[in-house]
Amino acid sequence: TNMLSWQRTAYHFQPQKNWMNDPDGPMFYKGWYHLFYQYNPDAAVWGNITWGHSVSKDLINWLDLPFAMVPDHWYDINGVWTGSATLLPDGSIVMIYTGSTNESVQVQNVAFPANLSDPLLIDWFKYSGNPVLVPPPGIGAKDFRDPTTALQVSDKWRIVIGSRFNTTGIALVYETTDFLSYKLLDGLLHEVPTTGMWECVDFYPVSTTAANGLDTSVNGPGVKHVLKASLDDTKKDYYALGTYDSETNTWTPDDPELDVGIGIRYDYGKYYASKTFYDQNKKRRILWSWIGETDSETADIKKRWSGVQGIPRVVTFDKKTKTNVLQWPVQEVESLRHSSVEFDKVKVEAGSIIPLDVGTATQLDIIADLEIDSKALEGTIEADVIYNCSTSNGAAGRGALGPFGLLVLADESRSEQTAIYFYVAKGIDGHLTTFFCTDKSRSSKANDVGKEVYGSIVPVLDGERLTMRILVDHSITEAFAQKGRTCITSRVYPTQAIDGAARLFLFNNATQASVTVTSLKIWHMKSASIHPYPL
Ligand code: DQQ
Repeated sequence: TNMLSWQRTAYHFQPQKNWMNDPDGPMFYKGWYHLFYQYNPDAAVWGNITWGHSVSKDLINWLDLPFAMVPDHWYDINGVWTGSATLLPDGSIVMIYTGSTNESVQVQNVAFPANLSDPLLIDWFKYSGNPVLVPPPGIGAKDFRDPTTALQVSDKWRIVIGSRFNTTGIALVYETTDFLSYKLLDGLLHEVPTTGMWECVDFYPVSTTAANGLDTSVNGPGVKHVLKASLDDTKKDYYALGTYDSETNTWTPDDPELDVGIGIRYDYGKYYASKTFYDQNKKRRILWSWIGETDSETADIKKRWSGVQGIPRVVTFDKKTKTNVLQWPVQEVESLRHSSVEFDKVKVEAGSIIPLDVGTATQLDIIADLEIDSKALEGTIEADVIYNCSTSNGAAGRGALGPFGLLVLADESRSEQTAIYFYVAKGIDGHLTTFFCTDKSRSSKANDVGKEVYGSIVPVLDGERLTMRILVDHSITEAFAQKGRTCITSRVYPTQAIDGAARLFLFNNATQASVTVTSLKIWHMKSASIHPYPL
């Protein structure tokens, strides 16, 4: 332990110590969920990138295994970088990953489990013919990385790799039959000017009709394809919905104005290098993501660790809006709920704050439904049409119809608080626009930590009530509005609102509208167990 130990999370995945970034090669195999991750065995900063490996029966409690791969060949000596797993119909597994070579050239390599009858997949061997791909003509030696899970089109397999031409982000597609030799397909899967280098591209189908997830190779009627890129320039994960034509090998966005990198994000807080996999065990598509730190590097070195993984989220197509996916914490996280406190119908007057007596508030799962007073809503002619979470003065900026929501990781006197809230704007035409935000500006008395106000618009359809869910875990909050249409993950570093001193409040900083919290349920969360596998 050390002086900053209270910042460690209790039910998010994180290694015992040192640096972690991207999730790699997630999969379900013979009863176990496997998570590999970018890891520095030697320090709490990025470097010496190795593949950490942990397994779980439920995506929540983990057993740490020996490293799956270390940088030990000329083709990955500068790092075993990000990659993806493909489960083949014959039961075998192929892992394709990026190596940074002895000359820092980005190449793609292949590795296989040494023993497919070992459900833990402890030993891996690298293919003797590595690398299987080097940057093609016209592509920079340092702009060629992060292969996707392969998808099958008739008798061939395709992988997608992110890159760029100058400032245009691009996705290249390679075809293979044996995973050892590959052919670059003509043209591009997609490109978007000004978006820069595309890292960790993800490409997968979602069903527009069924609730279940789809295996990666599925296409046809009732299927849309999500294309996701992690923008190296801004460190943000953007996705878009569209259609994949496997004949021409092109993906077309449903709405060109919401194209990859210029439209929607998975998460408007700290959320990067995410990757999905199809869980054939429970027929769902699961999204993992690296949640980095927003404190200083000096603080990371002092606390001796950096980075956690988000709670895995189930991703589905939003059949109501048809313009976004829904993201929701895997149901297994609910196994950590132990005691709960329920409040019914709490009225929060305009300009007021209500403490919620829940005891210790560092590990919580909160679900709140909220309703704005309809008279105030109707009586307001126009309000805040140019609202913006990040620039409209956060939770302190008062309007007729917002902000209102919860203060988490707050101390008794609210010298520290993280506000998670809705804000409603109303146009002169009567049109309502709802925002979902997280304000970190007062989250910590420390001055070397990020204090952004995050957020974006959240679609709210006619007749829907406002609803949010918040997971609180010491130094992280994950917030989901309208069942996961808009999500915000934040790292927060309170100095006072820690352990037994952490409190929870409802607040309504609107000037006109009272808000009724029609239903509010708060669960205390147990800690997950994460420890070495007894080998
Ligand atoms: N992290 C890996 C790269 C990837 C980046 C290196 C994204 O493969 O592009 O650790 O965070």
